Amino acid sequence: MDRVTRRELLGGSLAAVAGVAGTVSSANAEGDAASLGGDDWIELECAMKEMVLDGNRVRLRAYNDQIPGPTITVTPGSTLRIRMKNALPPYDSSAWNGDHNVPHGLDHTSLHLHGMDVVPHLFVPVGTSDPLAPMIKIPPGEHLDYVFEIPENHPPGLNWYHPHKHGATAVQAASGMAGPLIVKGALDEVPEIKAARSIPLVIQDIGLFPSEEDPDLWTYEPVQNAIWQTYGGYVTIHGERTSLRGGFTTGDYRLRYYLLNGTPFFRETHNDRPNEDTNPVASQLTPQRITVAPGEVVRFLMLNGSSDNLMPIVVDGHDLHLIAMDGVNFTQARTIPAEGYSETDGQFLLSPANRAEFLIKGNATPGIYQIRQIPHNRQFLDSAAKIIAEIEVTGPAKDMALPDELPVPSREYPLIKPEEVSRVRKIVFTGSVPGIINTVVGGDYLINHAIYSEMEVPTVVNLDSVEEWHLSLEDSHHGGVEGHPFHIHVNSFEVVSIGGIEQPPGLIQDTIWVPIDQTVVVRMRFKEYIGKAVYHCHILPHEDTGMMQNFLIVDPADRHDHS
Ligand SMILES: [Cu+2]
Repeated sequence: MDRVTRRELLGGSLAAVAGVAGTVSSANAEGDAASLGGDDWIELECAMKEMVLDGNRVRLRAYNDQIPGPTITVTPGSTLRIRMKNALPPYDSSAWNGDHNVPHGLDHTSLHLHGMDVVPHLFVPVGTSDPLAPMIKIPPGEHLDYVFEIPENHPPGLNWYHPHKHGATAVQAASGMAGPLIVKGALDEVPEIKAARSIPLVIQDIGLFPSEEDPDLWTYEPVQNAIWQTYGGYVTIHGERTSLRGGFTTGDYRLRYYLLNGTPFFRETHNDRPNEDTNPVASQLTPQRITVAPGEVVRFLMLNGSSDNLMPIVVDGHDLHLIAMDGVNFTQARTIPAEGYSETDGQFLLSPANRAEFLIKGNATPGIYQIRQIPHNRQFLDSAAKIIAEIEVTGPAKDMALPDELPVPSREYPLIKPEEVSRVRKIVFTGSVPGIINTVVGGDYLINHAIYSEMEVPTVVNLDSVEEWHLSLEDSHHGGVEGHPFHIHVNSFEVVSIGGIEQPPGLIQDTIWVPIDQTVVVRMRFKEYIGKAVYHCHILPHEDTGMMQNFLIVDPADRHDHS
């Protein structure tokens, strides 16, 4: 087989490609499913998918006809080869004015491996350091081959993949395009963890509007420039009210489902009375039930793959032994007791894109216990309480052990020392509604007062240097009225403090919730890769409409090139 280099460009017709690897499987609550992976090419094809959700006919977007997408499993030191095929139908962007911060181009896509410490891969060609490099956009009917060398010391854990084509990310992800990516490694060999069943909990949200053509079909296929007005429940184009039934939204849908491993557990409907109650009407659906024996230790791998919903999580009746956040494990489990957890953050806080891995030991008392999201009002709209799944403790008792120690994730250790910080930056989420910059969308979503620009690089960092970033919102008089999740590509960061409260060392994430009126301090080392990458808000409609910036990792040793 021809070796395809990482410089392989869009849509070329490649020579023969080896068959698709192994079996394809879905994430499911039975645990330990087989998955895609190994040395062969993995083929991901995105296309529309019609199915029935909660009795409604829906048309979604899916990878390999699965929601969530197939689980991809990799090991450190291996090569991950993905052929990303785009089989989405054409979309009419002819009325688009060319402003990249107006949603557009729903038929183009790209692939992001969220949380993976690999070569930057959003710009053409993969790995480029050209500040003027454009974003990858795979046109309908074409494909792009991605080759990722997974570092030998890549931490084991739960990451995920989703599209990242600016202007189409929110629509594609909120109609099904996301899947788990698991790095297997030393953590999986810890005897107590090896003995435990591994159960993925992949949470997604699906945003829907009635189809313009088919009254019985729900989908998310807004025409160009159509904007859904959450306050009022109608659709405008350039500010003019239309009779369209669906539009791009920055916060709400006529109908929304929350899925666990592809099955809905919660429904929201938008109330149609113009200018009245703006919060959606929430309905709990029948949650899935996971059976656990008393005293059995099970490992959960939870992903908040929703487009915008902050999720403080609680597992009733169980001490929760957190072993990893965002795919980087702690050196010892952190036990959060069943009682006395934080009223705002639950036993742990999952912002959109965060992952948590945790162990529970089945309660000695048989019964039904809930895994749930506690309600909050820290965003644009209230987020209701949700039962994500139920744990049914039943059957003959076991007495399984919890691990005392976990392997050191050597790519991230030793931890950064304060004296290593060479530069401090402030990153402020700013903006306003109504917007004065992004008038088509009607809201401005900015970072440091700037809207996203594909060709600008406001931040340049040095390879192998350490920086400390202070993340915050503007005060409430200037639009800082809801929190935003900060996410950075390529390297994870250590969380130093939140609202002035020091965090225990070794909390390593790639995404973190930045609350109202609090500064979050993180430190990161730009470890191995140079190139053009991004940081952004992981509320996807915010990202798509401008709350993102480019940054460039440069190797100071290369600077003599300027002659
Ligand atoms: Cu945001």
